Formats: sequence, structure tokens, C-alpha cells
Amino acid sequence: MPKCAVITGVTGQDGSYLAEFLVKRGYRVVGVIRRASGPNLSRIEHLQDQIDLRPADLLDQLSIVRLLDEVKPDEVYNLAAMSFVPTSWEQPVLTGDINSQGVTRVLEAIRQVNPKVRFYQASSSEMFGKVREVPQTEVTPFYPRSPYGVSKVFGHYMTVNYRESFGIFGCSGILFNHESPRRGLEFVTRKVSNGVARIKRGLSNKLALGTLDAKRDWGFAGDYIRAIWLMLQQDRPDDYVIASGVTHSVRDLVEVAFSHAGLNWQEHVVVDPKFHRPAEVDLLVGDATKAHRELGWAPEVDFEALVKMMVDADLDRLGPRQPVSSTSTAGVLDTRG
Ligand code: NAP
Ligand code: G4F
Repeated sequence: MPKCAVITGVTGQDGSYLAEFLVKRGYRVVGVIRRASGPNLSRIEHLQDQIDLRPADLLDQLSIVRLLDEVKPDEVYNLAAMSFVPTSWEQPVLTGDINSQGVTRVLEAIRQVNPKVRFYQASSSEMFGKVREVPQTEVTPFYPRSPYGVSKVFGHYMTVNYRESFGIFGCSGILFNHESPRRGLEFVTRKVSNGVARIKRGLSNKLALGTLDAKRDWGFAGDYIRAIWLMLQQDRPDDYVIASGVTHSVRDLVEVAFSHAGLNWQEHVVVDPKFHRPAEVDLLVGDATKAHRELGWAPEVDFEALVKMMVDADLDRLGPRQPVSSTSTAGVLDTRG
């Protein structure tokens, strides 16, 4: 019998890579989709005949219980979340309901339907926030700096508690920022790669960003998915930091992305205070020694290769060069991000 995995958040960046990964390993993959008024399956279109899509919502306990009861999975990967930090200040209650109590709902469903199901929780380096030590490890104290970060601390500790209280095989992956050509357009890496491609193709001339000083430990989503799966294949459940161990500023990101397209970033990037956050996470850099040692995991794509991959993908997506007026400021990219 092939193993069966349920993926919440299958329509998102990580869910799409994980679904591909598990299908290749012969899993029966069940992806959870919530009701939308229009199609939002673009990241998993190519997989649609290889995975089973079922409706459920992290806000609806019964829908999760029913799903697990019908599907009888061996593994549940809880990737669903309200994942954009700025939105968490606008919608803190919804953020908590999905990212915190949503985790409880899945854990309770497992406890009720089959406590032997293995569970993965998508925790985040945002939990470190105003960092207490550098680099951050599995034992670094948390100091979240946004409702999103706070909500993820709750989900993390519920996973630890269901493991320690009820013997659930629950693992929490503390993943640092990971990106790809499938990243949402509002996150800074994709905003930059898309902005560079638009400028290069003559569709825009300026890119408005927030702080250029914040530093992140950026990796490739395809690499991080392997670590997630490895956690659930171990003899005992545990928590792991997954990171590249190298940090770069947003300014570094911008420099690499623009120069890869033959552009000078200083001619195009403007700082707009509207993208500044009520509280910033200034520096993240993870120490993934435990994952290297116990999971045998290591990333394969470094920062420069990642940025170039994303710029190339957006250039390809936008197609051939359009006529450009170098003095025009029309079309300044103004996404939510
Ligand atoms: P993403 O692209 O924003 O995807 C989020 C997914 O969650 C989407 O499939 C979304 O469905 C789904 N979702 C949201 N609310 C839901 C609800 N109430 N019920 C069911 N599904 C719901 O996020 P990602 O980058 O793939 O990240 C995956 C997970 O890892 C998230 O939990 C995120 O917080 C966490 N994480 C991400 C990173 C990173 O750098 N990417 C780092 C650390 C942790 P719709 O398509 O319907 O909106
Ligand atoms: O790309 P970001 O929006 O990602 P952020 O806030 O680090 O969160 C991401 O990574 C977390 C893991 O640490 C995940 F848990 C979370 O779900 C999400 O995937 O912003 C990165 C940095 C920030 O310091 C931000 O202030 O880039 C800075 N930034 C500067 N200008 C910008 C912009 N961020 C965005 N989104 N848009 C800007 O214009």
C-alpha cells in the first residue's frame, strides 16, 4: 500500500513543491483546498491528475475531522496559514484563528481520528523576531515581533505539547525564509524579481520598497521541502531549524537581482515608508546543525543562484522586451507587499 499524505496549504508555494515531491515518491497525495469564488490552482495545475483535492478549512473543525476520517492518511503536513506578515497587523484575529487555533484543530482531529498519524507543523523563523542570539537554533528563546510571529509560537508549542502530552508524532520545522519562482508576488524576493523583469521588459521604471537594511537567511523552497519530509521519516518526532546559515540584506538581494538583468538598481529602486512595518525583524540567520546531523539534510541552491533563478523565471514569464521610455515613472510597481 502506498503511503497517504494530507497537505494543507497545497495551493501555496510550499504545498505545491511538497505535493510534487511526494507524488514522485509514490505517495497518494490529498491536497486540502478551501472554497474560492474562482480558480486558484495555478501552482498545482500540472499535478491535478496526480493528486486528490478535497475541501476543508482550518477554520472549520468538522471539515478537518471528516477529511481525516475519510482519507485515513499516514502523514499530515500542516502548511496552511495566513503567511504574509504585514497582513497580520491588519487582520490579527483572523491570523490567530488560522495560524494558532488552526493547528489545534488539526491536532485535535488527529487525536480523535487516529493518534498514530504523523504530523508536521510549519513553524517559522519569525518566532525569533527581535533575536536573542545569533545564529538562531532550536533552543534560542522566541521574541516574536508581529501577530504572525505570535500566532506561529502558539502553533509551535501546541505541536510540542500534543507530542509530550498525548504521544502524537508531531514535528515542528522552524523554517527560515525560503523562496522560488512560485513565491507570492507580495514577498520581497518575488516583488524584486518581478520588478526587475518588468523594468527590463519596459513595463515599468521604478520599484518601491520598504527597508533595505533588514537581513534574512534566504533559501530555495525546493530544498526546504526535503527537510520537511525527512522529519516525518525519523524514528522519533522532534523540532528542527531549517536554514542556509547565511544572511543577506534586502539591499544585497536588490543588487544581485538588478545586476543579473544588466540593470543598475540605484536608478530604479525608491524607498517608500508605506512599506515600513510597525515593528521590524532586523536580522535572521539560522544554525541548521541539528538537521544536518540528524536528518542528513543540506541545501543545494545558494542565495545568488536562487535570486538569478527567480529573475530568469520572471523574465521568461513576461516574454520579449517591450519599448521603454527611460524617463517614465508610470507603472511604479505598487503591490500590497
Ligand atoms: P503561502 O504560499 O502563502 O500558502 C499558504 C497556503 O495556506 C495556501 O494554500 C492557502 O490557501 C492556505 N490557507 C490559508 N488559510 C487557510 C485556511 N483557513 N484553510 C485552509 N487553507 C488555508 O505560504 P508558503 O510560503 O507556501 O508557506 C507554507 C507554510 O510555511 C505557511 O504556514 C507559512 O506560514 C510557513 N512558513 C513559510 C516560510 C517561507 O519562507 N515561505 C517560512 C517559514 C514558515 P489559498 O490558496 O486558498 O489562499
Ligand atoms: O519577504 P518578506 O515579506 O518576508 P518575511 O516578513 O520575512 O516573512 C516571510 O518569511 C517568514 C520566515 O521568516 C515566514 F514565516 C513568513 O510566512 C514569510 O514567508 O519580507 C522580508 C524582509 C522584511 O524585513 C521586510 O520589511 O523584506 C523587507 N522588505 C523591504 N521592502 C519588504 C519590502 N518586504 C515586502 N514584503 N515588501 C517590500 O516592499
